[in-house]
Amino acid sequence: MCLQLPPVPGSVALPGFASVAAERDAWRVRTRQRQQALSPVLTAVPRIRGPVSAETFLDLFYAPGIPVVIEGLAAKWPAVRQWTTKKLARKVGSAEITYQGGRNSAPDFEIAKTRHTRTMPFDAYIEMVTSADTGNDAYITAYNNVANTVALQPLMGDFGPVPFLDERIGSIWIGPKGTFTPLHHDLNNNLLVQLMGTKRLFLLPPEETSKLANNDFVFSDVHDIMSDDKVAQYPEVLSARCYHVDIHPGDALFMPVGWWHQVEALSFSAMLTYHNFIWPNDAFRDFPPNR
Ligand SMILES: O=C(O)CCC(=O)C(=O)O
Repeated sequence: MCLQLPPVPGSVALPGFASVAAERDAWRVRTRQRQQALSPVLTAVPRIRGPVSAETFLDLFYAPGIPVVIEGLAAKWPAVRQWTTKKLARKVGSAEITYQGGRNSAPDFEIAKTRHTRTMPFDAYIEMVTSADTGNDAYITAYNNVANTVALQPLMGDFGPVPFLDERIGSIWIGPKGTFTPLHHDLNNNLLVQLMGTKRLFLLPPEETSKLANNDFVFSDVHDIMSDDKVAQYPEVLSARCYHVDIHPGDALFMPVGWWHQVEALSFSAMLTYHNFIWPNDAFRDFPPNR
């Protein structure tokens, strides 16, 4: 733990100290950058395996705000072992669900979420996104979660407990290969649990915010750090430290509050996100609003 020493009462700054302090600050940044350059800019998030106690998770990851993949955390859940697209369609049947639609034709689909909300029977949704290449056009997201509570009830018995979450169930995300959530950060800590398929994420630490054209709320105008056009428009993003992580069925990714991320499904995907940690997770309460 880093403790800051309290100032000595009555002490005064020595002449020249401020400029030395600034030079030392610059030295710290330079040294860190030199060391970081030893590994490629796109690097990996730590991965651990096996049972993780709440205490270990708190000390090593939650409290310090360090992302981590816990491989196999959900490997034994029925959702991971048994779900297929056919089984999902059978379990939920034709119950009416809401999803986010018309995303391909509107670059601001993530900001204008209400405008993109659509309804459809669940089995028809699964048929639609598996029989044609709909890409990012139609996606059941956390934004649809409350509206879908009753319809998706038949799936709720297929998840297991996590030692550092309370018993509430997370938000479900279901969509085909090609769904894409643009670069943004959350206002609380998030645990993503992958149930079906693979998701690819790029994560950037909060300290990189100044390079990410954050002109609106929690969104980045960069949108997609892998887009050549966007990188040409916002070249500072090239010097931002960026972590690449793929999550597979049974894996969980802890994403600390304030970390920037974008998410792409590499195949048909079902995933849960949880915010109900057993420790405080309410930083959203004092996030300064747009002015
Ligand atoms: O999986 C996704 O498409 C997006 C998840 C995400 O960005 C989030 O939960 O904050």
